[in-house]
Parts: sequence; C-alpha cells; structure tokens
Amino acid sequence: MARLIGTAGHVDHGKTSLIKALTGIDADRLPEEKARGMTIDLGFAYVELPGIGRASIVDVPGHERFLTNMIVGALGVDVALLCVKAADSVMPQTREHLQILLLLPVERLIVALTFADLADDETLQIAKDEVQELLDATRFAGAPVVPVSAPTGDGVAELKDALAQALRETSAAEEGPWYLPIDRAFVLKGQGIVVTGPLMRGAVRAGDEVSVQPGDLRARVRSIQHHGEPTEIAEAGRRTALVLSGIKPERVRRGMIAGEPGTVFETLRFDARVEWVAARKHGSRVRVSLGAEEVIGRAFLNAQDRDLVQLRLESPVGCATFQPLILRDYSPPHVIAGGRVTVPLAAPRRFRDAPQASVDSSNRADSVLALLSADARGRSVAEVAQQAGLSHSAAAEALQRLASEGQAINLSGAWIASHQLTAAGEAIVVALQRMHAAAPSQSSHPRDRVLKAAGLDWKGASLDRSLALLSQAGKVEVLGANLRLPGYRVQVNPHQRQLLDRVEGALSASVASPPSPSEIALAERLPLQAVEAAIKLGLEAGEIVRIDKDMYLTQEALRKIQDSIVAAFGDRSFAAAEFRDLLGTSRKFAIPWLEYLDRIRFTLRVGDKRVVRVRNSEE
Ligand SMILES: Nc1nc2c(ncn2[C@@H]2O[C@H](COP(=O)(O)OP(=O)(O)OP(=O)(O)O)[C@@H](O)[C@H]2O)c(=O)[nH]1
Ligand SMILES: [Mg+2]
Repeated sequence: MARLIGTAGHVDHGKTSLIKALTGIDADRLPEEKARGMTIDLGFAYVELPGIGRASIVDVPGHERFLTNMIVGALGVDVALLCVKAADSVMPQTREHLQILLLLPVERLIVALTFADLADDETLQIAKDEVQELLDATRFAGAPVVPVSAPTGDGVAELKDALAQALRETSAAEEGPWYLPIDRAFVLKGQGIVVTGPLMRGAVRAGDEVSVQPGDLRARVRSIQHHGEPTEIAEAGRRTALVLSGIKPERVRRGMIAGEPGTVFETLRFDARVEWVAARKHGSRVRVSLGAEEVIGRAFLNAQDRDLVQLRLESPVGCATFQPLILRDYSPPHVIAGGRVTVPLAAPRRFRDAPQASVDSSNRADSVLALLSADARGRSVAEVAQQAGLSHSAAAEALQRLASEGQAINLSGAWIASHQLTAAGEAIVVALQRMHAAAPSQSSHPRDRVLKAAGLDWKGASLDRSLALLSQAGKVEVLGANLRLPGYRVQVNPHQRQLLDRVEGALSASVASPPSPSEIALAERLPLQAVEAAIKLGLEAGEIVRIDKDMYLTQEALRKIQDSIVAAFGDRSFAAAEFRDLLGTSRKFAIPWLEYLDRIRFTLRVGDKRVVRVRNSEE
C-alpha cells in the first residue's frame, strides 16, 4: 500500500489551504511564497489517516509558470488530490495537471471541490458535473468528488476517509532496488548532508551504501527519517529523508538521484516506453523531467513501435530503470508524453532498428540473457548473480528488465529465457506425440516420463508454473501429475463402447454406494475380466475415476458430487458425518471418498474437518 498523496489543480484553487486544514501544516515555506500568497516550489506535510497511519502529502504550485515544479511533485505520487474551486470549475491547469497525472503511474484520484463555503448547491452541482465529465473518458472515471471548505473545515473529515480508502486500494510498493530522486539537499550541522524525496521502490536501511548520480558519488546512510521521525528502515511509498555520510555536501544537489549502488545510472542516452498525447517528429527537441531534474535532449522514435523512444540528452542525468518521466516540447513547454525509463544506458538506436533490440551490455542484461539462454533450467536470482558475476541487486535489476521486455519469465523464483520456455513447450509436444502414438489406448502420461523424454530437468514449484504457462498457451493439458496433448482421446471401438456404457450405467445407478467390479459382473451377467477391461479403458479415457480399491465412479457423477459439496459446504468446514449425510451413504464409502477428494486437492483436511479448496485457474 502506498502512502504518498500529491495535490494538483489550477492556481489559487485552494490546494495549500486545504493541506493546512487537513494537517495543520503550512506547506508554503518560502518567504516569497508567503509574501505573494502563492506556491512556487513543492511543499511537504503529512496526515494521520484512519486505518493507514501517517501518509505523506506533497503540495504543488498551480501557476503555469511553475509547472516544472508541479511535475517534480507528480512524479512521486500514488494518490492525487485534484483541487477544483467550485465557483471556477475546470480551468486550464486543472486539465493540464490531470493530463500529467494520467501519464504517470498515479493509481487513484480524488477531487476536492474547494471553496464550498462560497458556493450554493447549484454551483457545486455544476462544478461536480463538469469535473465528472472531464474524468469520464479517463482511468479516473468515477473518482470521488468531495466538497470542502478550508476556513470552516466542512468536508475535511469526508476527504480524509476518501483519501484513506484510495490509499487502501493502491497496490503494494514496487519491489526491487530502492531509489530516491532528490528534491531537497541541505547540510545538517554535525550530521552530514540530508537529502529528501519520495522513496520510489524497495527499502533502504541505516548503514546501507548509496550511490548518488550523476557522478557515482558514494556515501553511506547514517540515519533515516519519515516526517522528522527517525526510523531504521524506510519502505517505498513515502517521503523519506536520508542523512548521508562520507560524501562532500557541496557535490550533492536537487535533481540528482540516490539509490542502491549499481542500480542508479548516470546517462546521456536512455530508452523509454511512453504514451504520447501529441505526436512529435523523429529528433524533436524536448524537455525531459526525471525525478526533480529537467534536462534538454532530443527524442528519437522507432519506425515500428511509436511508444518506444530513445532520449539523447545535452547534459547527463541520474536515473533508475522503470523510473517515471514526462516529456515536454522545448518551447513552448507543452506536455507531449509520459512513461517510464526502460534502458537507462542504451545503445544508439536508429529509426528502423528492430524495437526489441534494447539489451545493452552496460546494463548487464545481455550477459544475464545469454546465461538464461544456455538451457531451459530455471535459475534463482542468487544463481544468476553468481554465474554472471553480478551483485544480487544488479542481477535482480537485469532480470526485471528482461521480464519487462518479455525476454525472461519468473517461474516461482526460477528465471528462464522466454524462448527457452517456448522451445521446452515444443519439446514436450514432440515427446507427447511420440508417446501417444506408441500407446493409443493410454489417455495421458506421467509428467516425469514426458519431461525426461523432452530432455527437461524441471522440478518443484517452477515445474508447476512452467506447465501451467504451457497449458495456458494451449500446448499441453495437465491432469494432476499426468500430461497429454490437448484434446487427445483414447481410441474406443464399438464393442468396447457398448461394454463401457453398460459398466458406466451400473456405476451411475448407485453413486452413493457404487458396486464393485465383481458386483457389476454379477448384475450385468458379464465375465469379471470384461468388466475390469472396460473399467481400465474408462480410466484411460478419463470417463471413470478410481476412488479406492474396487470403488469406481463416472467422471460425470464425480462432477455432480463436487457441485453439491460446493453448494452445501462451499463457505465452511464440514465433518465426515455431514458429508456422509449429504451423499446418503455409509461410513464405509464416505471415508475413502473424502480421502480421494483430499488427494485430488478438491478438499483440504484441517484437523478432523475439511474445507473446499479455492480453485486456482492455474491449477
Ligand atoms: N473562502 C475560502 N477561501 C479559501 C478556501 N481555500 C483557499 N482559500 C483562499 O484562497 C486563496 C488561495 O488559496 P491557496 O490555498 O493559496 O491556493 P493554492 O491552490 O495553493 O494556490 P497556488 O499554490 O498558488 O496554486 C487564499 O487566500 C486562501 O485563504 C476555501 O475553501 N474557502
Ligand atoms: Mg499553494
């Protein structure tokens, strides 16, 4: 769950006043801001929210002249608080700020209809309608609209609830190496230099080593604070202050980035994946906002993939993989695109280059991909790090990047190159084709034998997951511990069919206490061997299942019983006796039944009761 809220909205629409009403903190800290009654740079506050604890708030300026600072604030935000003055309704920076929020990984938006004390019901309703209309075509459609008044405090409690709810709905913070775009840097006498910013990913601990880019300055985290409170560990999704030691204070400034060594880069050329709001020509001069820095560069496009852009900069910038960014025209500085960095140190790319060719040695992803491509064996991050000669975090970073490019897949902790998984799927298909041809009356084959025939030594959770992926892709059908080609059915001749129908008829006639093969033989006046052969065929064809010794059932009856179990006990645990009563059977049959259901993982035994397992679509 994220905890970083950021304001947005037109100038004088009451953002800073609302923060004051919410938190008691005046986020306009500069003398010039106080003198002019206008926000110029970012302001910071925090609020205690019900069920959440302390959340950070970043206040941004609304005046269009300070849009650069608004972007700096927006680049770290999880939940946006769009302030719209009721009497003015939607104004130019309402639209412009909303556009920026939409281009960034902002998850939720809440609208505060400010100055509600000065608006009558009709004015409020009109503003609300206009805002909702503005949001309707966006992913923020249906966002809560809360009328508030800063001077009276009306609506502030409702706004807090809405903010808490929105934060609860955000996803967990991104995992991976931490980074923090520095938006303030100042010397704290006797301590060292303090850098602050939103912690964007992972976690950082006191004592950790730090790289500051550009310049790869090394430092150590002496201590950490959230809103003035010391903490040993900071987790992504909040404003964080790091006190750094072992670094010359005068070399650190706003606009730099701090992060785990090896995972933040100084770059003059990087690749990004963006969404355009206005198309631009190949080589256009642009302003690139990354963290608290804005640099000038040119945007180079790709002939086949218009969302892939290479940025070549006029001055170096520090950045991390997946870091969000905004692009604006050089002049006038209109917002044209937003997205994320994909390759921080990119090889030069031409207009007609294939869009996937984004692996780059300086990022170590190519050596990792080469390693994974050697075979279809999955590797843990630790193994990749060891075998590629990388730090754990650099290996994790490279793998993440390969995953984002669709080149590697994480199979429950085991990493494999995507093309290896595809090739493994083909090998399994070939092996199964051969096995089905050799044994046409066997409906499926044990997966261990299939994998061996395909030359794969997959194991454990990653095996389950790779098979699940292959089955999703329609390559194989997974039946418990067996595999078969999708749709493969054993061959049954007319004589066998007739026999099978009689046996299945006998089984279906008495589901609660199924007859044994010899009882069927007696009742149907058939030789025991014929009944047994038919049952074997039925098992192979998947029409009959074996519950226990001499206890068989048709697949159809099994499904019906499973349905009635879900209907009766789907939401609670149940005892053997309850199951016996549901089935109308005796203990002799009920116990093997339940054990069978446990075995096929339909139920889970908890003490002497059972619960129906939640069905996972991958199973
Ligand atoms: N009556 C009334 N006045 C308000 C309200 N909110 C803000 N004001 C006044 O409106 C003026 C502008 O408010 P700010 O909070 O500075 O507006 P802002 O959106 O932060 O402005 P910028 O940061 O410069 O974009 C101030 O004089 C506030 O006292 C409100 O809800 N009701
Ligand atoms: Mg303000």
